[in-house]
Amino acid sequence: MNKWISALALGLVLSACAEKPYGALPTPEQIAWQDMELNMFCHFGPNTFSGLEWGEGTEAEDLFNPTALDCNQWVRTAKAAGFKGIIITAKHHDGFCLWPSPVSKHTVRESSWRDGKGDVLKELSEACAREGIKFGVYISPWDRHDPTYGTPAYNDVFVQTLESVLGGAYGPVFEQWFDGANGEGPNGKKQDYDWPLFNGTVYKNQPHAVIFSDVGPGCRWVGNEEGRAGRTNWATLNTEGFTPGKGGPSEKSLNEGDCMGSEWVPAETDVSIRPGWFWRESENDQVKSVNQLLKIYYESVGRNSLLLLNVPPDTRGRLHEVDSTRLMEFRSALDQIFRENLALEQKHKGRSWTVKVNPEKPFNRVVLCEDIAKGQRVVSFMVEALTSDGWQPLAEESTIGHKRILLVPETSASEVRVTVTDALAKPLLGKIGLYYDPIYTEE
Ligand code: FUL
Repeated sequence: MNKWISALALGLVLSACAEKPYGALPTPEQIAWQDMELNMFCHFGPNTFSGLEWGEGTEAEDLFNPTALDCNQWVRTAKAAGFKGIIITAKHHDGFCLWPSPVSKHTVRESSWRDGKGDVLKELSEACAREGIKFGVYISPWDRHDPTYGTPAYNDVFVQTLESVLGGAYGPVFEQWFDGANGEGPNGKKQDYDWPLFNGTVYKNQPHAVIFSDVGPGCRWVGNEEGRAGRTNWATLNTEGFTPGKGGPSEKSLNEGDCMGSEWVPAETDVSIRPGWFWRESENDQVKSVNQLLKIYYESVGRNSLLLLNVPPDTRGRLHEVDSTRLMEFRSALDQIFRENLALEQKHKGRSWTVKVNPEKPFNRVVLCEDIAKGQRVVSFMVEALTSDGWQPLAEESTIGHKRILLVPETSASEVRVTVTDALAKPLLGKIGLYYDPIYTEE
């Protein structure tokens, strides 16, 4: 008898493993990327000192003069807050390079900061490697300083710019961030970007990098800068005929993805902890509250997206006390909310999954996930709870993906049931989570 049961169990396991993939699929790098869930964005450069959001490209190099640069402090803070990677604006639209780029005369080398010997990328990449935090770069194709900008020659300058960062001097780069902005250069002309050349250069130098842009290929912009992924959010996208920037997909597609989209291009939600992308003294009292950050977390990580939270270093070259304190408060709120999974004993039959729960331990968050390695499949589903009044509906929603967090009313139940009501292929759900959040209040 026991033999039969073991054979049956083995058969079930094998058939789950043998489940064929469906549709567009993530690469191993994209799966690892989505598992990171929380990364830190650092906007830093001449704008930190001028107060501008978009520098003109005419700023004197000496303007960049951090008085006490401490990349270790950024990395240690990021790590303590639970971030897995950091992406730095190595070059923003003003063209100033935070490393001594061999193809520019507008870099840290031309500044008097550390007698022209400073290199922010070196310091940050080394600190990241020490602490086990992944290092990523934002290198803006739009350049308001480079004299060749607006001519075909610029595309080659940009390739050399990329190579000087990605060629190995700073170690592995997990994400290359390509902003879609395409404004005028110093001679008033716009550039015709050679995207296949740029992407090819990234892959040649960093084959494992995930490339961000409006159309990926690694991950896509979420369509807004407010920290909100679509309630429906497919990691798949139809990219045919689109280019980053103005030629990108509609905001709805960016925000929600495309059901049965041809490519796997998950959404990255980039948002700043402050009103602006760069640090300003005047915004020290406008750093987002824990409640605002939790809302953003639920609407990004909780909606099948990765959260890239911008925490801009100040003029000292440190994360400001207000921001770092807020990050620690945010971390302790997340730890408190997700400390105990109240779901017990999970069972699965057909398109329904059930978990037992102790009625004396109420929950108000339901966490679901799909085995995305086999493709994103769930189109719609419902969640019900067995309460003292019988089965009660808790939620009817669309899409799950890597992670879906549902905010449901505080519920005491003995059982919770998740039923997939529509799917593109056999749904493959992972472990269900039930949690109690005593902190977040919906505004
Ligand atoms: C935008 C840029 O123009 C902003 O300055 C910022 O870098 C943001 C993340 O992307 O498109």
